[in-house]
Amino acid sequence: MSYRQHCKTLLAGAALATLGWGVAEADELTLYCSPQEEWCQLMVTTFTAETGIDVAMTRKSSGETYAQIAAEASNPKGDVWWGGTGDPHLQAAEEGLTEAYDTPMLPELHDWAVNQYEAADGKTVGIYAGALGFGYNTELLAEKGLEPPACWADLIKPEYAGEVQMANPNSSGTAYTALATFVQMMGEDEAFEFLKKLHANINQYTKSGSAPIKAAGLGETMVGIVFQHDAVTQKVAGFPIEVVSPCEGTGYEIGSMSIIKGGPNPESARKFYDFALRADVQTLARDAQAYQVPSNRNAEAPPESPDFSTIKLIDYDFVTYGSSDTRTRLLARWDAEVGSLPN
Ligand code: S7P
Repeated sequence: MSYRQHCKTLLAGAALATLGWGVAEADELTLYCSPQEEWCQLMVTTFTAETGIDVAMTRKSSGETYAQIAAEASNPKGDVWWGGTGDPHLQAAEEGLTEAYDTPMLPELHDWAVNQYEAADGKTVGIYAGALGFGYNTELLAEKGLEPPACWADLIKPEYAGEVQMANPNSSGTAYTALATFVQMMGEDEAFEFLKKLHANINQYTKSGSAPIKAAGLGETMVGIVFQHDAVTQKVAGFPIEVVSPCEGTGYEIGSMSIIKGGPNPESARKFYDFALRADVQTLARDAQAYQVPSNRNAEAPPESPDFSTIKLIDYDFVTYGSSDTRTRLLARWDAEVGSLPN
């Protein structure tokens, strides 16, 4: 095409847009995905097969995705942020990085998923729930002749020196959930004392929240602090992992989904949003060995999923710990008082 023809085409497009006919939105979607890669891929292929919409997907941890969306706020590149812990989704909502959507799927969801939606004035919604805990490698434990750990308090015992792994709470939603859980269970100062003692037993802070239990499965660490469903995935895959629901009680996540404000493909974003809340789509999680509890009341949780009725859950305060002030302050305190300590 000549330069002259190219200019004519541009002018014609602008004229159509001015007339309100618009230039059709391309059938595309840019998805920021925070759960396990296998589930992200399954969601993409299923959505594309059903709608013909091409999806460009990037998998990053929850804290990292929040940071990316914040950095891109003046020129948003993503359309939907699917999955990841709810706290940074709430922070993104409070900071105006995501936008409200009046989905027709709301009546099908559990109250805890709708509570998340209401807390954020419709800017995020619950898609699954998962309880925090830890897992350990049964073979390494036997080799060292240790008693099986059953409580959070066991993880700071001297015999676990160098045997525990968790993620960095700045990048990882799992590790931020752990930080917020300890603060809610113990009080803030005592929680930081606990985290300092735990630091003495930590062999590595990983970027991704589920990495510690994968490492435990491979015998690279004895204990991984993770969501219990991520430990179940390793156990079901045949690794020598035992899943622990800590005796003192534990916190949990409401895995969430948000539409990014000003994203390039808002229509595709809303299609994906409704799709991801459907019972049949949430039931597919088991095909990706994802054992979270689904938010659609008619979706089937895999039989291996942790049974919430047997877990001593705290009354996790999502509004406070997902607020910009609290999350930013706790992460800065963790950096200053824990993450910067020598090993
Ligand atoms: O692996 C599944 C899962 O634990 O990952 C999500 C979340 O992004 C945690 O990963 P990070 O800690 O790396 O952020 C959870 O929402 C989900 O249950």
